[in-house]
Amino acid sequence: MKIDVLTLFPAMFTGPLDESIVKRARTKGLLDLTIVNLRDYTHDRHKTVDDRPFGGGPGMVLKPEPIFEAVEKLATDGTRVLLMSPSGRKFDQALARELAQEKHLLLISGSYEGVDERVIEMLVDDEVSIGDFVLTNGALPAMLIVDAVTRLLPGALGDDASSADESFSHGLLEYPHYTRPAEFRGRKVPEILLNGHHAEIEKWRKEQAKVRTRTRRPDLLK
Ligand code: 21W
Repeated sequence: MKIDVLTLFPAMFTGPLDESIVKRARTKGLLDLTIVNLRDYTHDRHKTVDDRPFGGGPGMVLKPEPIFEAVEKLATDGTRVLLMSPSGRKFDQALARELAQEKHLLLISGSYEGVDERVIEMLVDDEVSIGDFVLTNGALPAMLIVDAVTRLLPGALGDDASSADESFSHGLLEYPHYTRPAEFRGRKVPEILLNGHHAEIEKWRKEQAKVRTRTRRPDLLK
């Protein structure tokens, strides 16, 4: 899969996407990721990307011209163009799965200002939010989407991690995990995990997952 990210803050992306599973997916050639600086698509001396809002009001608005030039350069017919926006569709695992099927994603990471509405009308397929909280810009949301989508690409996860993932797709929170030592600072690992039989352990884990989900995330049970 190819993912392009259009951003005013390209430096934010170096680091998080050069580690762990995303790094491996890139070196394996499963993910072709390019971070593109929106300022490279300006033509004036000051590399202007924003301007004052028509009608007045606080803040600035991202100008259409640099975004149009960048998207017209980067996108083709099959590209899904997503705008990171607090007003967008809430990102979840179902959307991650949907996006992982695409050949080419172009993520536009807004800043703490609006984007000219004509960008949304004419270029953007979906506006995506990562949740109901306020960030300073769309760079972290874009990274989060790259991360969640990349781990779903065939071959990105080891076999262990892929099968471990199945439990989450059952719609429950995870059961508690323990490793050695069997007693740590007076806290013992549940006896059933030490002596129990496979079927009993499975039953205990399922029950723990249900209790956890009911107390922490009852919304998942509805
Ligand atoms: C925060 C952008 C607030 C716009 C006048 C001028 C992308 C995000 C973001 C941001 C506003 C996401 C204003 C969850 C998020 C993002 C920055 C509102 C302010 N007033 N998902 N500008 N939370 N956030 N406009 O914040 O770009 S996806």
